[in-house]
Amino acid sequence: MNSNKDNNKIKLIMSFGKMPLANKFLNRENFDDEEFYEMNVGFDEKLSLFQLTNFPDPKKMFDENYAFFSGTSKYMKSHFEKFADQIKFKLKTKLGKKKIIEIGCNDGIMLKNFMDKQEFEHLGIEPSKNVFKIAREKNLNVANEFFSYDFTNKLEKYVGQTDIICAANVICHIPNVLDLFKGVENLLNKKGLFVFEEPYLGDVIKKVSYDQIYDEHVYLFSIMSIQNISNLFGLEIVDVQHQITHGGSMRYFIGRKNVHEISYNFKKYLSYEKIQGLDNFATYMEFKKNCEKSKNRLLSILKSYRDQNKKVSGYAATSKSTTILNYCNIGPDLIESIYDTTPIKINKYSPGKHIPIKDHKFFSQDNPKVSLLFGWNHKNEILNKEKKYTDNGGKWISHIENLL
Ligand code: DWN
Ligand code: SAH
Repeated sequence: MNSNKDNNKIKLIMSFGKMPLANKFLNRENFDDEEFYEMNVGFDEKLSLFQLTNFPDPKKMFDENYAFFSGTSKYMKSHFEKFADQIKFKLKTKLGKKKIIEIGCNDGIMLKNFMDKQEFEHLGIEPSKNVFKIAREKNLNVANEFFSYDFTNKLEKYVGQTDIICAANVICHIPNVLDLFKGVENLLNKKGLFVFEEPYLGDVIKKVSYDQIYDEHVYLFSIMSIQNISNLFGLEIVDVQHQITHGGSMRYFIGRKNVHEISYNFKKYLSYEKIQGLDNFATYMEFKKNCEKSKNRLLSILKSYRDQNKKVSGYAATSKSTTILNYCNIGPDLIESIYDTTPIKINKYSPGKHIPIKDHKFFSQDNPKVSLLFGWNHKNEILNKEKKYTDNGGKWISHIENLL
């Protein structure tokens, strides 16, 4: 178990109780060996940083059986094409080959847009062996490693010479975020940019989407926290752009201090954060109350369906669903099964609560009366796919109020 606890600057916000690893879907014979940790979140007032206070060793999560494959969502494929286009536009005046590194490239969903060898020299860094292999099969240049400052020193061709370092939904997974920024600073050239997007704390607080908190997400960032960390390494935020992906994300553009013009958008969003109170501990005490309310609301909805003998299923066995199920103590008595598209999850059981995972192909045939949308961030894509179910009277529910 790793811990941020000895760091006495962190004030405890709340505990979500005993949690299993979010992506360790398991077979029946492994129920007794399942590993749990106490999932607590806290706030570092100095850095304005929302974080887990203890979490499992990353090597246990990002291994040869990592259960998340970025390419599952069609929408995300086109999202990353557009993200790549934006980066290409930023590089359009630069002469010669551009050097680009992606941290946590997974199956290559983003990096494959930079394969043109005349224009780019690319490198992906991906520790989870199974998804790394998929990226390699696409002829991408990928290292099966965890990104760290020490690792950057091995990348001689890139030290001080990298034009773009990009990442999506990865930076919040890396416990030693200061070491990561040190590594980024080591690689960037004078005008280089570190461009990344992550689930946004402002959205989590507003929507009470507490399911974004799980072992892999050691941090939930705000603009303030990213600016505070950047400043420690002679870097600053140049621009931010809000994204609708993953239930609300923020894209950050970071460069060396006093090299780039600072956008109006950055100043605007920073002032919104002050108004929302993201630097104020009281905001997180309110969030704690809202999580408890959300849990009671969901439980009363599910119990009322059970009392009416209406079958409820889950849709999409997301990492996020592990937090909802374990925090709210929802087992197969309330949710019979969860439908999903991922082969390594199908016919296994959900972490902690052991709800069976079924192939999504059986969803329309089984036709549950009610479906709890665990993949709520993919609402449009999933509801489009399952239009028939809805048209035939199938009901969707969510732990997020007013989503559906
Ligand atoms: O940060 C992370 C994000 C990027 O992805 C990682 N730590 C892990 C993962 O989080 P997640 O599991 O919550 O991701 P998604 O994209 O919300 O959900 C993926 C799951 O949803 C997969 O098991 C596949 C399933 N799914 C499905 O069954 N039908 C997804 C779609 C789009 C569908 O149509
Ligand atoms: N970028 C993809 C994948 C996000 S899932 C997307 O947005 O869909 C998080 C990824 O980060 C996983 O593939 C995981 O293996 C990777 N990861 C975790 N720790 C890392 C580290 N220290 N360095 C690089 N990648 C890491």
